[in-house]
Amino acid sequence: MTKTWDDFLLPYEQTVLEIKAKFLALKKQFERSQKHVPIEFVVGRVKPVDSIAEKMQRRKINRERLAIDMEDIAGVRIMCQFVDDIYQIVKLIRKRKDMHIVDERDYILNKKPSGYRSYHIVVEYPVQMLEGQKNILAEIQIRTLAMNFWATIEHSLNYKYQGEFPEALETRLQRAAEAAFQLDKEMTAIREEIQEAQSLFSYKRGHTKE
Ligand code: 0O2
Repeated sequence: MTKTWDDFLLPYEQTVLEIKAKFLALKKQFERSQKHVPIEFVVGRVKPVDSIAEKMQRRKINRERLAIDMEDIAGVRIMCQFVDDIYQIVKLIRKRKDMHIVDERDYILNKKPSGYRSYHIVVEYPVQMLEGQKNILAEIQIRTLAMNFWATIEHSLNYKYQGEFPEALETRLQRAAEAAFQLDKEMTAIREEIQEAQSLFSYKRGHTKE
């Protein structure tokens, strides 16, 4: 490949910016509609070159097949309050005409051995570049705030231990993942109460601003 990494990653940067903007726009539409807002916040990133290189080595992916075999170079993460919100977002993504789903992985129903939970959707997204349209793969991860809390901490520890956790720590992390999932269940059980309070709160905020 004669292209530099910067050239190669340019359409991925554009993909992340555009998909992120679209989910933020969706959030705004929910806010305007006075319905429950299933999106808490959205983040996005292009996988750093050293992580791409590490994954290429681990997965034996050669450079010619990089854009086809590595699905998460462009990544967008959507955080939700409730587990049901995740599935609502999934349904909305399935209906969209501006991105095409190529794979779905439900790590909520089928948690990873680490304890990791999230819903992953791989989409093919058309970006308009100077040289024409390019179809870019992007991974959308949808998770609750509790799942995100666990995954963020586990990710930092993983970096420190390079995936080789001491057994006691691994067990503790698995237990923490279950505690986070219990928290999601408890929050679902009192969901109506929470939503009533939130709509009262936003109504009051709306009034004090005027
Ligand atoms: P980053 O910094 O989040 O981008 P693989 O990458 O080989 O593990 P695969 O099949 O390519 O897996 O994709 P998968 O499992 O659908 O998604 C990989 C991404 O999901 C990871 O990206 C993480 O973001 C997240 N993930 C998957 N399993 C775990 C886990 O056990 N703990 C945490 N914290 N996150 C996980 P990267 O590349 O690790 O990094």
